[in-house]
Amino acid sequence: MKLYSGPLSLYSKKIEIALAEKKLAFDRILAPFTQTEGYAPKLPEVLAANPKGQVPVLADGEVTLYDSTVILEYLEDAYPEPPLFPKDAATRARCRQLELYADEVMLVPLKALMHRSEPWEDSVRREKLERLARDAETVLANQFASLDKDLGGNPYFCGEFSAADIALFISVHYAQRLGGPALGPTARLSDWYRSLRGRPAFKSVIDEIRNADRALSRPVAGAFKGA
Ligand SMILES: N[C@@H](CCC(=O)N[C@@H](CS)C(=O)NCC(=O)O)C(=O)O
Repeated sequence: MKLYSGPLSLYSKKIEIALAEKKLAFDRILAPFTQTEGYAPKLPEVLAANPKGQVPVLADGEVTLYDSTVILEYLEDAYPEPPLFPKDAATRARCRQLELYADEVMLVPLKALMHRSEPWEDSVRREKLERLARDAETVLANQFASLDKDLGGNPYFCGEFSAADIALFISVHYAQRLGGPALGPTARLSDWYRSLRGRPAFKSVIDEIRNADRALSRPVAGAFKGA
């Protein structure tokens, strides 16, 4: 199996965690990425497989797929053990919905924090971006509060550990690395975050993100404050 990934691609990190949770061996090919140029140049294999030219792309024998959600569902169908999706229809749908929430809803405020790990803009532009980032932090803090309530006293979002936990973890983790809101006010979400950080599949991906940041990113003031 081959995974075309990116050093700081949050969608690719979802798949790396899922593959590790399912104990599936894979060769990882990292697409070139810099904070100034983004994903450039694009890998020919990625361009050939994905009309959007984005990572992640998974190649498994005859099967080549793009989009992290589609890839996760393929992995579940092709390699069902251990499961990453609940069996009953309603809980499975809730798990998919939470994955979408992480990928598409939380991404909006997260994007507004991303300039913090990029090289300095001129100070006027930076101040403008920071104003937007502060608004985004409020949105993220509200999202954390809603997730905290949703989680209640449970260890995972959908009964057993699932794809929803993976996707939500990545978004919460990226918020922390980009100096987003602390998890202190949302104690249940904070406990969940800490407990997932201890799982081996998550640990190695977190270490790699940290190393990629050291090599590629501007240090972010307030990163992981109270995480
Ligand atoms: N919905 C897609 C999003 C993939 C995506 O946005 N990938 C980013 C890296 S995290 C990328 O390759 N960006 C380069 C580009 O858009 O040109 C998924 O879930 O895989």
